[in-house]
Amino acid sequence: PSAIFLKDYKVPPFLIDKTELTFDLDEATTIVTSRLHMRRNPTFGKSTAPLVLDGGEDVRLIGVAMDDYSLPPEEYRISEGKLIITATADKFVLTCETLLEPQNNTRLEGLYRSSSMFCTQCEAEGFRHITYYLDRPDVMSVFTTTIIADESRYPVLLSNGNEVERRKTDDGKTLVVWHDPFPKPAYLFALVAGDLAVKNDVFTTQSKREVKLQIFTETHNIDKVDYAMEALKRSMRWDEEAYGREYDLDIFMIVAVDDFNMGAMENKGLNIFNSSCLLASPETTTDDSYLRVEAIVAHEYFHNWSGNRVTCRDWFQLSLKEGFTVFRDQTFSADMHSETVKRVEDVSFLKTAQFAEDAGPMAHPVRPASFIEISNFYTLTVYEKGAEIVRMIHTLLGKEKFRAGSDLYFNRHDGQAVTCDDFVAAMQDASGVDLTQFKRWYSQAGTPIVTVTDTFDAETGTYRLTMKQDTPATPGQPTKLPLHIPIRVGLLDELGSALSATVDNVNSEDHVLHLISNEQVFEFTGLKARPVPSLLRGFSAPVKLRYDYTPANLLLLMSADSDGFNRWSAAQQLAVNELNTLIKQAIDGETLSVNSQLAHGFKALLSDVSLDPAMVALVLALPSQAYLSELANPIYPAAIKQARQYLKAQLANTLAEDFERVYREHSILGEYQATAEDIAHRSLKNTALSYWVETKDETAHRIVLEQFQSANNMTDQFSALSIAVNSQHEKAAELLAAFYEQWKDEPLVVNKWLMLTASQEHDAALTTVKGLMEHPAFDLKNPNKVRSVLGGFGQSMSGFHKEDGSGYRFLADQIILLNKRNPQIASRLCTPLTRWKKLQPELSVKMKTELERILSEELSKDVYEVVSKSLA
Ligand code: B3K
Ligand code: ZN
Repeated sequence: PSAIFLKDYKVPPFLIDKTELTFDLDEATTIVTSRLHMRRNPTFGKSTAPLVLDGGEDVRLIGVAMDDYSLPPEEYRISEGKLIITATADKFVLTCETLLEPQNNTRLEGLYRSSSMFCTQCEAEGFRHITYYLDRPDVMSVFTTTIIADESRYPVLLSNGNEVERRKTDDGKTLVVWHDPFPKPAYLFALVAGDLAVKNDVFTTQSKREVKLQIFTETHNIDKVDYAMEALKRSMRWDEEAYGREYDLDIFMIVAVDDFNMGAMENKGLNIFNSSCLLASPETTTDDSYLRVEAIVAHEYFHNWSGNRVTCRDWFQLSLKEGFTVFRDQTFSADMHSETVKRVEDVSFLKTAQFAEDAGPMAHPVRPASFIEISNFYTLTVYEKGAEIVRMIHTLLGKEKFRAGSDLYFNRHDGQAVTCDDFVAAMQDASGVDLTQFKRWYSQAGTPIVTVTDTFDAETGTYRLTMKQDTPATPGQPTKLPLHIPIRVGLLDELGSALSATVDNVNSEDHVLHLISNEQVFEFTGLKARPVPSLLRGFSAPVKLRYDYTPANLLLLMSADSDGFNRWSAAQQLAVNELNTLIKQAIDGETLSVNSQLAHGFKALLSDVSLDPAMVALVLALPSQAYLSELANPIYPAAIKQARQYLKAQLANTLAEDFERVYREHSILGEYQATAEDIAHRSLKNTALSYWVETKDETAHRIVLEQFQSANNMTDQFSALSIAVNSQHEKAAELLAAFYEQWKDEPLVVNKWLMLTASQEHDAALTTVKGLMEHPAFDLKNPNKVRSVLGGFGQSMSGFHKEDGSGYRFLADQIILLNKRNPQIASRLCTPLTRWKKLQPELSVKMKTELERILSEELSKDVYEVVSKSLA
């Protein structure tokens, strides 16, 4: 497999003005007829180049005609899946007939079957598995789609746009025609056919147009879509208010399918969702999942403008739509709930997973320069770091100018396929802010390290911060240039009160400093005593910030900083410092002991009733094993696990009474509601219980059982179960069994059970996971189940990182098994193995051996790219 490069981009040699598709759907074979109204692209320049259409090995060509002249075999050929036609006119209609077997499509790209329905997934390059096409996002076309199927099994027949015709055919089948007036790339095409239930609603847009809203699911799930429907309406209103973006078609549809490679897909007017990201009910869905449903419904809806009306010129520009849309959905969720809570959750995820990606062999810029398989680039870097870039632009421009920039971007490029440069140019043109140096964020990979030192001159009342930036080398980028990094800073006095100071003639309690060189000094004047700095407020840039805080400084920030995000951040830093001490002791085989300052901070927090319980819960959550692994070099998995368990038990014993009290205070009676307020109480209550139970107090243990049995919602029941499992409660195995028995007919709940079972920390973890693969609830064809079991297993320190390497061998076996069947899923499963260079030496070699074993197989492009780059 070979790489393709951004620098080789050329406009398409042909355009497709209109695309007419006919699907004759059938269980055994589906026939697709396409009529493509094509012409040579005038901007390509003069050319007699042959017409090369993308296709796939799984597409069987039955016939091809040009302007109704049926081409004889000598006038076309198929090579490596592509259809090549030598002689073409300047303008013509190309007709292709292809035969597909959707029931045998296990890759879940193109047209496939999920349960009893037909559905599609075309991003990024799935459309070529349906018919021969110019499958690239800068070829935008107006689609008309005819679907023919048996009415009794497929009463619901959907595609993009508006339904314009429905009738019976001569042989008694149903024929439906859909027309989408908005030109779009093929990756936004969708088709669904099945016997589905529907929930209807309407939305009146700001210009008073009525939009019909429909959510389709299999009949037994239709009672779980109310929350998604409300979330959709909130998203539609929010996009009008926050961005001035109104919906454009007369109908907006969402369909839930069980077998889906990722979360959801923004097909024009017909979003398709993994059912795990759409369905919700109090009994079966946890609070986290409720918030996820809301965020993903919003994300896919927002793509209608940021992605569909204005799309990407090529796949290197993926972050143009993804980074911007993630930023939009993050802001939406912040507006619906709590801004600080949302920010902490997003940053915590970024620092754990995206920073790890940046430090590994697959590190790439937000706008990659090359790829072998684009599916591998739907990454945390493109999505989450991409969103951080947009957020930094927001910080640099301010709210009003950012909105002006976004208005200009949408107006200037409506109906076009554009680049990240076009996005930045619109922001710059509308604001007058120079973003030339800032643009390096798109092309430079790696997480910058910003090191801060300070001095105070008591005589002049001047406080100086010296900041240095340095980005470590990443594959293919040995040297790095300085970035434009916005750093929000405030100063506190020794009691925690905010101090005003003057920087560059501006007096304020809060400053945005522009770090643009490798090293810079910032002067704050007008101070009486040495302040405590609150650095990188709100996480104003995706960097690793280093400053030598004393424990006392951190306790002060944790209790008094006016920036809620930095209060959390200080607590995390304090916890990380203590955990690192313990990890070192564990590695050196010493007895663990720490004089925990964190306990003082927690004590204050637990008795302050003025605080948002959701924030308290977040501060109490110790840094995860995954985050501690990201920080460590090398990683000693067993030491990390031991240190974290030790500190948790330590804090629990010191603060047992506080945890018990808080547990009781935040227990809510009454009906379940997925409101920010109730979610906050449940979250604090369950966090408190997770500590309290560590004291081995009998009452706490009994309460876990009681909560498991009597909970009226999944959040409380599943929390009780997780707490039992994680604290090695004597009844843990019994509860796991009871839980499965209770929920075995609810696949989404079973997925949670699979995940919890697979990620357990105990000596028999690997045996457990092997057992799960044979369990009736498991299904290798279903990506959600694979992710639950194998993804869950990859997080377990005891199972995955077994000393003899058998955990690695097991995962490698599964990757090899899935490689051909579903390359996208197989490739994602490789992630934990890509960290081999960072592991302790004994484990590192064992992981490497497994990567080499995978590489010796005949591999899909997806797996080949990740494994070969990891070993490079
Ligand atoms: N755009 C899709 C992702 C498609 C992934 C293809 N491998 C979902 C989203 O980001 O909204
Ligand atoms: Zn997206």
